[in-house]
Amino acid sequence: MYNFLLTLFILLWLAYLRPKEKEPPLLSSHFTSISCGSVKKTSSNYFEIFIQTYLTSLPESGMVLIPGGQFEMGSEDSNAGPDEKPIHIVSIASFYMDITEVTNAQFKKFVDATGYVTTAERELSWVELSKQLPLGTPRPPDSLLLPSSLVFSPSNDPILLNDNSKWWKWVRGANWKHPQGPGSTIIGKESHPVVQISWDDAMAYCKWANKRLPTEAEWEYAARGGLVNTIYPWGKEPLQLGKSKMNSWDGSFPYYNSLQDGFYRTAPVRTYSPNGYGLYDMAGNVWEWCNDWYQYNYYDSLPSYSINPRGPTCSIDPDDPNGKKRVLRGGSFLCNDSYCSGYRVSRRMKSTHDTGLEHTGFRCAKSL
Ligand SMILES: [Ca+2]
Ligand SMILES: [Ca+2]
Repeated sequence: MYNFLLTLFILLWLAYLRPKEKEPPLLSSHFTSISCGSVKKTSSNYFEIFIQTYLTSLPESGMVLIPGGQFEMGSEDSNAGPDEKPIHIVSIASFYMDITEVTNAQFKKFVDATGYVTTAERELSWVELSKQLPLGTPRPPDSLLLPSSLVFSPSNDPILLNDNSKWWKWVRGANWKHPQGPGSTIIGKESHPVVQISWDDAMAYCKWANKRLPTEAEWEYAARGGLVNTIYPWGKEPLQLGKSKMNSWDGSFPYYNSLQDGFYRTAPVRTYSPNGYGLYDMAGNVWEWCNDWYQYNYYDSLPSYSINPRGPTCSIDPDDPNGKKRVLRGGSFLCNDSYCSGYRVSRRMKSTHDTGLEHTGFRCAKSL
């Protein structure tokens, strides 16, 4: 309210000062000379100039301007995956980024306004599902095609970490309003990130909000927060040193969580310190969808220098040849050094566009 009143006052004040003589429409040619870094204006139409400048520099509510620049994308550290290599130079134009992951309260506004039904709230189409499965896969019973989603289920004891079906359960009735299934609720968690969100759901929200998903390159650039050669959004300090830096899995995954960071599942956004661009939870809390298709060798296909790359034209994942996958970034409350270290700024993850999970959400971007 304060900002609104201040803006209104400035506009009225400038209107009062506005010259009364008729002037031509505002054009860039009004700025006729530049001296010592300052712009000399030949037009005296302060009002129109102010409006134009104000509107083009005004961040969307809840967004921050990420100033354009160049960075080294990817990683060749010993813990980097093959799809993070090679490091390549990327130039990014300025854009706006949501300061936080989209919250339950924000997503509820979207659903209330549009009546949107998320992927997890719909029955599965066997015709569509079968396209993502090996040829000849038998149709499952109808009960498994009812609205359901994937919920984290810890093990009681140490297990091998090469089979994630050991800690995910297909739960009927799990969706963004009931992240762990019937009986669970988001009441009281309005400031937590929304979860059980598919790429399709995230795209629908962004369209409604007049925003878009960030490209993978934009996301990594923003996550680095202006730091050079960093590992995490906060720098290189190891996770275990100093105060808690994010919401991840403390302890031994997936059976023992020490709760050192204070949260077993999601945490309210803005719980931990922001990065250099003022962005919260670019590491941990929930994975965040990017616009791009996932292609395991995409970085190999890029030149050593690229400008605003928008990802490959199709998905290629040798681990799952039938799945058409989009990129996820940033890690979640389930990430741990022993498993995925998804909170490293260069770490890439992928999932099919119609998959929502308990640790998957998003944030939006917007072009200037
Ligand atoms: Ca945690
Ligand atoms: Ca996150």
